[in-house]
Amino acid sequence: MSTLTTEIPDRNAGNLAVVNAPTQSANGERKGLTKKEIAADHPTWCPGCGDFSVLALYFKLIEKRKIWHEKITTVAGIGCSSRFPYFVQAHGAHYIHGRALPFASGISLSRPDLHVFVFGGDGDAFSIGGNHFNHTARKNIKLTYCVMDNWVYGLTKKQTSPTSPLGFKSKTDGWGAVDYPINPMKQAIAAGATFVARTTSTNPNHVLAMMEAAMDHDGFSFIECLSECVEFYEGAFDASNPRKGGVFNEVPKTHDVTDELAAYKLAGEPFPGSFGIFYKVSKPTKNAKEAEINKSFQSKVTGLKDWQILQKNFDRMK
Ligand SMILES: Cc1ncc(C[n+]2csc(CCOP(=O)(O)OP(=O)(O)O)c2C)c(N)n1
Ligand code: SF4
Ligand SMILES: [Mg+2]
Repeated sequence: MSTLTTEIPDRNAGNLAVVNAPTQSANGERKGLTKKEIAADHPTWCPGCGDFSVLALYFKLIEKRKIWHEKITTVAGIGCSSRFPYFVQAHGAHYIHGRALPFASGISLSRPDLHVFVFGGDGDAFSIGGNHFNHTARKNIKLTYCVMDNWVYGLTKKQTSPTSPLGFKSKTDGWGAVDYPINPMKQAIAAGATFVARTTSTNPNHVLAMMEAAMDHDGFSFIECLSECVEFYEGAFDASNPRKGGVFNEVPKTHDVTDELAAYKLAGEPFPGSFGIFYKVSKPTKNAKEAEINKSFQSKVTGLKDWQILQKNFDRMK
């Protein structure tokens, strides 16, 4: 068995650690990675946190779809859920609070060979990052954004989040939340996301199916994944969990995923609502449009390297 030596930064040591990953089977085919080869530090989430399940399913996705180390790109903002990239032994960034999407957009636009996964929380996505969410969706940038929605700020120990329901008692609303919560599904559809799905961390097969479908979508794919914060909002999603006496209803088979109004209606169902793909349409991505512009420019300046073209443009602006 041959091995590939890949240099991957060791976040603990602050230097470069060498990871020896067995990459070929006896017949010379490159093997898929195992969980052991993808898992990094031991997750520091509270025991029972829903985020563990989402991470385990991301590992499953990587194993199942045979994504190699050098093609795994995991980006997040700040929050408990946003600690995600720390726990994945591959390229990734734990970026600025609310700014994961613009950072990930840059990677997506410059590296068409990768599929970028972005993970984060409801606060990161819809409070401080709310504007970036809308703009990344409308630009239809090819990447998958999985928001682990727990209806609370977990990392900062129980403040009201934009998805907290009315009456939720937190450190910022001791009397109970008075502001109307946003509906992530409605927001994603209205902003122009071309793939909008809903799942829950308590249904592993469903989470994996949504991740796979999102990854295969050519455009901005958004998944709202309910993920319980057992520390600061215990039982929030019991009504969606059959093991806790709730119901898990899949999107009806008759639902037309290209019908925006029908998707919006599904998004308006009272909790626990439906789970599955609400909306999915095909539209040119910003990635494809930019590639077209680059191709057209390059055909006019044959023989020049990318940096020389850039230099020429800067010179022209002087
Ligand atoms: C610019 C900035 N403002 C505020 C904070 C404090 N802060 C860190 S995480 C967070 C909210 C996290 O909530 P959420 O995104 O829902 O993630 P969770 O912890 O619930 O997974 C806040 C307000 C920060 N780190 N940076
Ligand atoms: S505080 Fe909540 S969201 Fe954060 S790790 Fe603990 S259970 Fe999970
Ligand atoms: Mg949260």
